[in-house]
Amino acid sequence: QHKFWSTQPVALPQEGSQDGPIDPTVDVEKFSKVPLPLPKEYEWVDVDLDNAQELEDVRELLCLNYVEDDDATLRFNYSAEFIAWALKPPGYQKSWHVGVRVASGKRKLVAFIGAVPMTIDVNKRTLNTSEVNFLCVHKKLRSKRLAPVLIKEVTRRCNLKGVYQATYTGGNVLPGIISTCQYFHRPINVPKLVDTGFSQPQPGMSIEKMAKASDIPANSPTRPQPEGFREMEEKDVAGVTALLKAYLSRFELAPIFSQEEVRHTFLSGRGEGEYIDGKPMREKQVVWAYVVEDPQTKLITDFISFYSLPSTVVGNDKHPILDAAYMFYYATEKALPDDWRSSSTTVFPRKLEVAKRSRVGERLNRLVEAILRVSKSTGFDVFNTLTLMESNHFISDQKFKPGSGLLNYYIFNWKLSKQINGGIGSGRD
Ligand code: YNC
Ligand code: MG
Repeated sequence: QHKFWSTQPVALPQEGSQDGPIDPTVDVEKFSKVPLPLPKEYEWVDVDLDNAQELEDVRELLCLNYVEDDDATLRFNYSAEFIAWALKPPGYQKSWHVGVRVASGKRKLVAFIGAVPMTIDVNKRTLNTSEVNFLCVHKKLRSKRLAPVLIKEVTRRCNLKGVYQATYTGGNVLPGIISTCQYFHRPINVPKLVDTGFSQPQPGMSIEKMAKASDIPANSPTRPQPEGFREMEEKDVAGVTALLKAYLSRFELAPIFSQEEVRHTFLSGRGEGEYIDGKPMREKQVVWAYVVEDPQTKLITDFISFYSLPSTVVGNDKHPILDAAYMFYYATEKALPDDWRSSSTTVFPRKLEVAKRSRVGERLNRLVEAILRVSKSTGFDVFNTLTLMESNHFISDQKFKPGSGLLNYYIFNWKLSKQINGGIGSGRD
């Protein structure tokens, strides 16, 4: 029934098999040097995201045609800054920013697919992959089998650069799911969430009462933010990279960040040069990253981050935009052995003894509460998270409510011997 996907190297995790490629082809000579054919009214373009007009063309295509929720009231509204941040990490390939334009007239951009390089560890194997995202076909060109052409073309371009595996996520169910996560939502601006239909009014409960129930506790002696909690700076790059590497080694699927990638992922996208009252302009800021610096040792012991991804509220004149923050990567050394910095081990156990588990839970709650305060003070309406990493520790304590959305995780051309427990922290949708 999947005319396209049944021809592709994707498979469900299979107990008892070995992890490895489904199609082991690595002969670069075999890959076509020319793009796939397109209907003659269209042409392939490498989108130049350093060109403001081309970046704007991608932004507009996505803003009008990208992912919507089930009843089509919310549609992702990525900013140009977000798109540039997500698609231009260190080592990015311009040829992986694949566009389709109408060949004549105004040469309108009608489809896009993007990939970026990413090193991942999956079940203790390190893979050079691409992360594929922003697959979008203009609404007027749907159901014409253009999506498979885009996917095959980006595959060809990855293969030509020696990349044979890819990760991707999506709300829809396709062959080869390796993990499924559920969205949870922490209400911040309750009246607006109710107004836009994002939250349902509670029977017998006024909006004021609902808002009060969703209050974010102030920083107080009983709910203190960790001492040394502050915004991440350039000088923290090495410390954050080391902490993330150790903490993320505990999971079955995780990216490996170089220092350059940490710098790009967590310190860029801050609206450089555009300040209001000495603070970066929130509208232009993509990512917020905070650390805990131990006051005595000056070492980075904790890290937490989120990104901004607003949605258009379709047809709502009062509230045209819903400002959503999304939990991104976090890490705490409370989940690591005390000697993790000097240890010769680089892979740490996921499972923790009971005492340690409760210390991790306590710390994550303090970190999440602190970041919720940041997101509230910067004007977000809702804070979203997924059931992955160690969100089980804070989802209910921090009053996240289950959403209807699911996010499925996939690896292209890689068979797993077991299902992954929670996905990678970077669907970016
Ligand atoms: C999807 N999201 O099943 P079968 S997520 C993959 N991802 O094929 P047509 C998808 N495949 O079932 P339309 C897909 N959605 O017959 C549909 N498909 O085998 C499959 N929406 O093609 C579908 N963005 O062109 C079917 O469908 C075939 O015109 C049908 O276009 C689809 O970015 C789409 O949700 C999604 O813009 C482009 O509906 C369009 O409907 C659209 O007739 C709104 O296509 C936006 C939206 C998807 C967001 C994302 C991740 C994409 C991953 C793609 C797979 C990458 C594989 C790895 C490649 C690199 C390998 C290396 C190395
Ligand atoms: Mg189509």
